[in-house]
Amino acid sequence: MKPIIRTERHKDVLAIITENPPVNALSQQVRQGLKESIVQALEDDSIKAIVIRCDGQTFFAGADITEFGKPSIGPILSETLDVIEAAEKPVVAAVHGTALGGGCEVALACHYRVGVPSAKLGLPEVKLGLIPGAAGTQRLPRLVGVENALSIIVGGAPILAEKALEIGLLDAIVGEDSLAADSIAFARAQIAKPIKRSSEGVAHQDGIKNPDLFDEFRTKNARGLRGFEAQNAALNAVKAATEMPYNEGVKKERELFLELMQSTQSKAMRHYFFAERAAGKIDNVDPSLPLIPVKKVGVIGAGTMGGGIAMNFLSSGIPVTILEMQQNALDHGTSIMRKNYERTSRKGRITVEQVEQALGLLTQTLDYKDLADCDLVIEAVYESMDVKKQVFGKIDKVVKQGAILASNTSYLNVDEIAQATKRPGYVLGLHFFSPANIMKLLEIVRGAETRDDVLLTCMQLSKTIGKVAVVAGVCDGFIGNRMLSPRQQQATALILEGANYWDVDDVLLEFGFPMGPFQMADLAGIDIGWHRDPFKVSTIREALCSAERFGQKSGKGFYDYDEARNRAPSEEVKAIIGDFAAKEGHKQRTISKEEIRERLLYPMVNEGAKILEEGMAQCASDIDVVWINGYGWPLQTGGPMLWADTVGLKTVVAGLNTHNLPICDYLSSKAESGETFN
Ligand code: T1G
Repeated sequence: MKPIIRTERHKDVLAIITENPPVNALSQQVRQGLKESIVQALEDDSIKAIVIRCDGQTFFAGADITEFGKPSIGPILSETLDVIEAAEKPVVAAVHGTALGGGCEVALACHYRVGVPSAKLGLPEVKLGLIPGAAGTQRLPRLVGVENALSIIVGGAPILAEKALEIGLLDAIVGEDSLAADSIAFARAQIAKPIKRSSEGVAHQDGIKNPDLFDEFRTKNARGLRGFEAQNAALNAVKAATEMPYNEGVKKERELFLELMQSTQSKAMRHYFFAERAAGKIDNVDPSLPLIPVKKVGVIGAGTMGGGIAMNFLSSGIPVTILEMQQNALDHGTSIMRKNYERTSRKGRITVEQVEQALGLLTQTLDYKDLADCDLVIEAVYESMDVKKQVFGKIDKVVKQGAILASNTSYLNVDEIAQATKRPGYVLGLHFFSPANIMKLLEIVRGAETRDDVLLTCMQLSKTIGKVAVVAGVCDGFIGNRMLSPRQQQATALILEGANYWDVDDVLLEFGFPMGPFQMADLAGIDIGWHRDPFKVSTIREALCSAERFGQKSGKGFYDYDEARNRAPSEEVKAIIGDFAAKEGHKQRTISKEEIRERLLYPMVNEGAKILEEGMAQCASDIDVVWINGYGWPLQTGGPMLWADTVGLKTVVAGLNTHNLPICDYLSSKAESGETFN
């Protein structure tokens, strides 16, 4: 067995090299080995300088998250790091890949840091509901200043080597392919020079001189901080660096860290970390199967969805041929794509060159024959089974054998669509979410005959285009929309029974959703699918349309909107709902927010349980990934199924009983036996 830690002697410089695949996580063995190697090197007078480096994909990518929640075994990371920093010989961190969390803290404890141009460094602990726990919140501000430290630690996004050099986190950028040699040379050049220790740095003066920095940061990032315990703790920990001596600050950090480690939020966000990775694995499919090369993609339909879908591939450098029935529809669709690209460029997220590069890969056509040599064709046309079958019949005839044919349907039966072709094994659903070029979620709908290599290819492709993909079975609404429907039904039932529609929205906002169902209806447009007859009223939406309340676009829907699109509840709407309810024979009563919350969320959990019971999702955590990436379920609760585990399945069942709502066997048996979904 290859040792996890080995050393290489280069005359008077020793390299301590870790190889703990896949990401050199700082497991107990690594911490132990690192500490022992450092101590030995420090005791050997012939060694004048030390380099800490990793082999494999990356420098240490942080603490070993699989150890969290288990009894901690020494040495704890900060012990090893204090030995490194206290060394009287220069210790250099040689960084490649992603030096994250504890990995970045190892680098901070070293006296110097060099990195390759492609390296990234960061402290993403807040994404796990934690804060750095090995003095990162105390060493980083002293090295790079409070302002830089706040965005790295509270923001959680890694920075590139160039930026790290600019702010003083890296001391040098070395050759992409010569890290080993360059770091040795760099270390040798530091021998006999005064040792530089981050904990003795004074860059945090910016925060000491201007303590308003913290309030300014809090105000500027209010949205990202709302509801997240770790981000607020991280801000307080960095503040401690400006108010306390180093060792006191480290104690404060440790207190906050250990508190968060026990928190429900961190457990939920750690659950999500592994859930997202588990979603990428497909049951009973050999991950080493050869993939189908996808070098050219066809998209049928240049509407909102078709255009957004095409942009994903263009932005990833994959040529797209987009097809429409009429020239004006094609012109309109592609002009929207250009507008969307230019908007993103104006926000500085991509360059003008990248816009032209992407659009340069786009071919427009009115002729199905131009799709013949595509490796994947995605249909995004009107949601009608007949229309879908016609389209699939056509592409089956013209597109080369071995190509994948996918439907972007959001609820229709993919197996029925596949039967309209002679290659059902190459047919599946690729359900994107609007706006398709932005939303991360992709439901990969596995048909009864879909081949394993087709599934695997689409799963891999989803990563290429920056999506988080989840495999769903063929059923009405797949995973996401299927669970949304009982929530929508309850939202309508609640306001018919007397609940204020703004309370229903507020309950979901307070829970952490970005928007409630009635706000969402106003944003999408109340009149979607409306028959335009104001005298025909059989739903609340039709009643609003009759009152010319079409949503935000008409300045009024469920809410009244001012110029700045701020919403205000409307007494007129309350009356419209009351009249409609009375006409439909509903008795109205006062309904508590607690009841509203239970009736909106518990039926979703029950539907999730049915999806698992029927095998329409591979596991409960896949459902969590769908709702967090596609429907704004608050990450800090881990998704609907983990949230149900946290609340307790017995409580969910009791709540459903109280409100006379259906309970599936899978849920009631799990509750009875005290089991959980995850
Ligand atoms: N611990 C354990 N396993 C990890 C891991 C980690 N830190 N990081 C990744 N893995 C596993 C992952 O589950 C997957 O396993 C495999 O490695 C490949 O990962 C004290 C407290 C490094 C950018 O938050 O962001 O340090 O699914 O699919 O896309 O202050 O992994 O194959 O079985 O993601 O190339 C802080 C987390 C920890 C970084 C690579 N560190 N990792 O991305 O591969 S907290 C992080 C990542 C901390 C200290 C605190 C990414 C990556 P499997 P992958 P990738």
